[in-house]
Amino acid sequence: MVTTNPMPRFPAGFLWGVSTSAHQIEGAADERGPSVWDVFTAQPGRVRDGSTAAVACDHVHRHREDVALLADLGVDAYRFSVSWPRVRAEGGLDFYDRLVDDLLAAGVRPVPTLFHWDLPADLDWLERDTAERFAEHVERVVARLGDRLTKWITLNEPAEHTLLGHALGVHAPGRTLLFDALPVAHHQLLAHGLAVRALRAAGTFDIGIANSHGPTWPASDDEADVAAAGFYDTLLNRLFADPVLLGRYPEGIDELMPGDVEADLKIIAEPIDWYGINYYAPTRVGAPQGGEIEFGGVRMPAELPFSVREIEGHPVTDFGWPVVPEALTELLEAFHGRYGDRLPPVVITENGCAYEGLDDTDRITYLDGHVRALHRAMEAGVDVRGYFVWSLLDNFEWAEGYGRRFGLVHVDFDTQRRTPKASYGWYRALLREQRG
Ligand code: GBH
Repeated sequence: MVTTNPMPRFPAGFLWGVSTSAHQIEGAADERGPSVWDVFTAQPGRVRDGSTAAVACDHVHRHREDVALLADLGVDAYRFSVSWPRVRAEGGLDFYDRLVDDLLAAGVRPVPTLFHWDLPADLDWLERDTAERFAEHVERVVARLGDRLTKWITLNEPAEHTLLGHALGVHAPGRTLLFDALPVAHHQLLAHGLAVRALRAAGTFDIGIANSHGPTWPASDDEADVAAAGFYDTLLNRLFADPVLLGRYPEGIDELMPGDVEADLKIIAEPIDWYGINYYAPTRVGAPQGGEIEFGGVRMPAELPFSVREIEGHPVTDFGWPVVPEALTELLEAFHGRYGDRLPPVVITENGCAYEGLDDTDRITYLDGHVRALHRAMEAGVDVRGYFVWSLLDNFEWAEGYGRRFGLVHVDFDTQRRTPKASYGWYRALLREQRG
């Protein structure tokens, strides 16, 4: 239930927004080169409904309509991603150039993410060189758009891209390397650091990263469960945060990393201006149970030193993810406690849920609860400067295809008709009230 208590007031200047990503909404696949996701979705059995993102929301051809939806929603900012394969295509930056101009004309601040999983198909994160190529991509984008932008995001969720894409094979490029995927983590982190340097060399910007985090709860007090949960927590909450914020890998991970990483860590720890957190749900983790387990649509091999369990006693979304707003407060307080002064101001760069239907009261309940939970963390002293809902539009939900709807706006994928859901109206009212 949405509580009837008034929504607490957020500080003036707090940045309210929504997020999307290029591969999930753009379509116009023939106007750019292939990405690893095009290759992956062409393989039978990879995507639940057999779909691809060749058309998706056809956003490249309909961005005016989508900018109008953003303007009417009244968000301060729009987080989108720049497709690396599109930037490499002839005239590919023209699209982002127009998008940025249209957003600014509509009074919405553009916040680009420079990589959201759609790696050009001829590149490979197992190769260190890909980090250098990424820095060149960043240079090209900032040379074209940097005169009109202030806020940038280097990478989206390198943790998920490593784990799901290279360790477990559920996402592109579909590798099942388990711990041999760790170089993919290191090279993305290096790419992040090189991107920060490239941006700093190009102008005065407000730079962040969007990492995926969530509290990890042990399945029981048993030593084996606590240790397994601690390990999972290191992978999800420290592996991509410690190097960026502290300049070192967490204990136990450092010796698994490729070669001598000391010099790279100096680059990776290049100071950033704010830290983005994508939060969806907490995870319950216990000792390995043997055999292959399936959880949240992800098959996990038994060789992993942990197993993910159900969280009971909470409602779940259509994805099966538990709805636990107070875990967002817990997460933010834990980050604040762990990193102290080393943690720059935080922005929630994604938060949202999959539900069907236009009258999406479950989504309103989810978002309302999480916005309040965020405010509680701020009252407890965590410096949070913004909140972005995932997502503006229903879109291509990776391995789930079009079967999971995260949008504030419904998209009919046959007609491309956009219809605002009840949650769009709720967010719109919240933004007005906060400014009024
Ligand atoms: C994000 O990833 C992506 O950035 C975005 O592209 C995507 O569309 C969006 O989220 C929605 O999926 O099984 O209960 O332990 C989110 C990564 C990984 C977050 C799995 C939730 C599992 C919760 N997610 N995690 S649970």
